[in-house]
Amino acid sequence: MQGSKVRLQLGKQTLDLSQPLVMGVLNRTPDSFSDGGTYTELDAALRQALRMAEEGAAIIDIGGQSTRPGSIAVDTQKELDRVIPLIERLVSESDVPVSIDTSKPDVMRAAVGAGALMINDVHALRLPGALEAALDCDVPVCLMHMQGEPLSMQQDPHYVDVVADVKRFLVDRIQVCESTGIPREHMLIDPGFGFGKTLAHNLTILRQLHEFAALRLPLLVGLSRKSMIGSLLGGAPVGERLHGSVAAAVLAFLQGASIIRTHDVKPTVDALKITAAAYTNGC
Ligand code: YH5
Repeated sequence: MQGSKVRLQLGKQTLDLSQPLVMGVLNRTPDSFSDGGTYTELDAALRQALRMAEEGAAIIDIGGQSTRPGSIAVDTQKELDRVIPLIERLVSESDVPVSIDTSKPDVMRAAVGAGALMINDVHALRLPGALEAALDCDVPVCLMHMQGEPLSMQQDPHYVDVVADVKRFLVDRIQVCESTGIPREHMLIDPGFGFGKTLAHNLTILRQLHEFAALRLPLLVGLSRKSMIGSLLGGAPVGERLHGSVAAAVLAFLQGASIIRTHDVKPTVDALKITAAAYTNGC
C-alpha cells in the first residue's frame, strides 16, 4: 500500500494514513454566559488543544460556528474573533497541525493566514467564494455531506438510497473542486454523520462506510457524542456517550476511515491502537 492515497501533507508534516489518525475537536462556541472572548477562555481553549495533542491527536480542528442540529449562523467577525487568536497561539506553542472548521471564505483565508494547515467544511465548499478561497489557500480540504442546513436539517431528512445519494453528492463535489483547480491530493471526504440524517440513515452509512473509502480519497468521520450514539444507548445524555462513540470510531476505522474526529482523544487513540495492531500489518 504505497502512493499518494496513504499520505496527507499538512505543511511540513506528512501524515501516514495507513494508520488510524485522530482529529481532536475544539469548539470555540459560546456558552450561555459569555462569547468565548475573554483571556481566561482563550487560555483554557489553548490548554485543551495542547492536551489533545499530547494525548495523540494528529490534527486539532478549531471551529467558531456551531453546526449542531438547530443552530443558527453567526456573523463572520464573531467567528474570526473566536478562532484566529486561538490558532495564532496554538501554532506558536505547538507543532500539531490545525484544521479550521468553517464554511466561510473569509474565515478560511484568515485562518490559513494565521497558520491553519487544513480546511474542514461541512458545506463542502458550496458557499459563494468558498471554492476560490480553498484554491487560494492551497491546503487540504475536507468535503462533508449535509442535507439541508443546520437549523432545519433534522426535520424530515429524505433519501432514495442514502449511501448512493451521499456518494453521488461527494463525487460531484470532488469533480467541482477538480475543475476549480484543487488537486485531488488536497481532498478528503466525509459522509457527515448526523447532518440531515435519521438514525436509520446514519446506521446504513456506518455499515457501508467501505463504499466511501472505495472513492480512494482519505475518509474522515465524526461520530463523537452525536445523537445517533445517544439514541442507540436509550437516550444517553452527551456526557454518557464516550464508550459508544469509541465503539463507533473502531467500526469506522475497520471500514476504511483514516481520520476519526473526536472530542475524547485519549480513549479513541487507545482503542484505535489496539484495533490497528490486530488488523493492520506493521507496528
Ligand atoms: C463531522 O462529522 N461534525 S460539528 C451534535 C452532537 C455532538 C457533536 C450532541 N463538524 C462533523 O460534532 N466536521 C461537526 O450531539 C464536523 N465531520 C466533519 N468533517 C457537530 C458535532 C456534534 C453534533
